Amino acid sequence: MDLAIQANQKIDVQKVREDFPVLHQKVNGSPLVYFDNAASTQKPKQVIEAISNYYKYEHSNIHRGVHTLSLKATEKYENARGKVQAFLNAPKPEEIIFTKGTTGSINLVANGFTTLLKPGDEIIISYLEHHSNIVPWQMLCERTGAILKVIPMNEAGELIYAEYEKLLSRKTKLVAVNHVSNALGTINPIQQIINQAHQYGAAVLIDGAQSVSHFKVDVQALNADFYVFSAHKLYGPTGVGILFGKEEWLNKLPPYQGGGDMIKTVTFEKTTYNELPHKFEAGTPNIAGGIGLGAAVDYIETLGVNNVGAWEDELLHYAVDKMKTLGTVRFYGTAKNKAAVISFLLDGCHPYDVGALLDQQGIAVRTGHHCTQPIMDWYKIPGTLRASFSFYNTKEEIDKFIIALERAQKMLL
Ligand code: 7TS
Repeated sequence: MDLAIQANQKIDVQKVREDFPVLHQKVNGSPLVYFDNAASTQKPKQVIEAISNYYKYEHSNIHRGVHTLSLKATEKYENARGKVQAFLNAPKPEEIIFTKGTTGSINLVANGFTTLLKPGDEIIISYLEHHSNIVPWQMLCERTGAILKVIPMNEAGELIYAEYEKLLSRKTKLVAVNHVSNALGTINPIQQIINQAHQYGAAVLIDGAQSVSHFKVDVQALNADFYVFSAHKLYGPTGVGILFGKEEWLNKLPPYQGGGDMIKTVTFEKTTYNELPHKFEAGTPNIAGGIGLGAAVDYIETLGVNNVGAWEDELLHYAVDKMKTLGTVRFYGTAKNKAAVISFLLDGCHPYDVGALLDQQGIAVRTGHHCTQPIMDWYKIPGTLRASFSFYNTKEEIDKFIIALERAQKMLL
């Protein structure tokens, strides 16, 4: 789709809300206000119907049969791969691997790098990572003797770029950072990060779990070696995600799991592996999930992902301005370049108490460390409240949220 055309279209929020059955319900007696989109987004009926139709009319195992249903299911699944390829502007469909999610994709790459690293090699991650972009690298370091280095952050929740430059060296084999922080919303300067890592010959993995739903991502323009995301944060189903990898890198990595579909020939003496992408897709995959993701990509492409981001940005500024008027909100993550995620605490109130009181008023936010304990340790807090917006959220919902926060604070103080 032409981005220039997309950029001028404003989201018709009331219209798109009609696509989301889950939004039209009361929770604890009040209309649901769903502000937990960074954890998982809701599903439009187009995605629900694509999955339901697949199970009703098209279900069969894929890549295996000559019968009509199997061919149909295979075609749908492979079409979905093509949709993701176009969505990310990846050069080839075989560079798109279906996984279980962001976590699955990162573990696949981390496992593959076991054969490529030696003791003393270095992996750089950042302070802003989700646990799923920390722990697999720690496990890789344990297996190989490689060393994990961490780009520090500042008070605003931005990476300290000069420190990244200092960490890079010929020992750096891999840099793994997120595009957008799930806990703070910080948008990281990944183009610069990638370019600079490449000067040292290091591969770069970008965790796009929080980015693909907010703005256009072009893996070729970025020159990312790996780019990963989860379908369920992009209005698609749970249990399915994507690993984009450059062909040259995917060819260097050994298979992650062994089983059906990932082989070319099997004898007891020797097995040869299938071509990409099948080499990394052992066993019967989440066929319905892949098809659902394809429908989700269609949905967001129709809206225009940059239009979506523009509305979410408007909501972000509207909410932050209103929250400031309360005078009791402490914000965590105040980066200049930021997605529609607000992490905060109310003076004198525990985040869980506030979260529970908001829930009593029908408002869903996340509380806790958001799987980013190092960030919480940096701020010396146990956790935050987090409101994260989607294109289906409204300013009226934010007004309700502000009133609910005031009420919660009155009750707790
Ligand atoms: N990376 C980032 C940046 C994330 O936000 C998440 C999930 C993951 C990785 C892991 O994704 P998964 O789909 O494999 O679980 N983030 C959140 C969150 O912020 N609240 O719940 C899940």
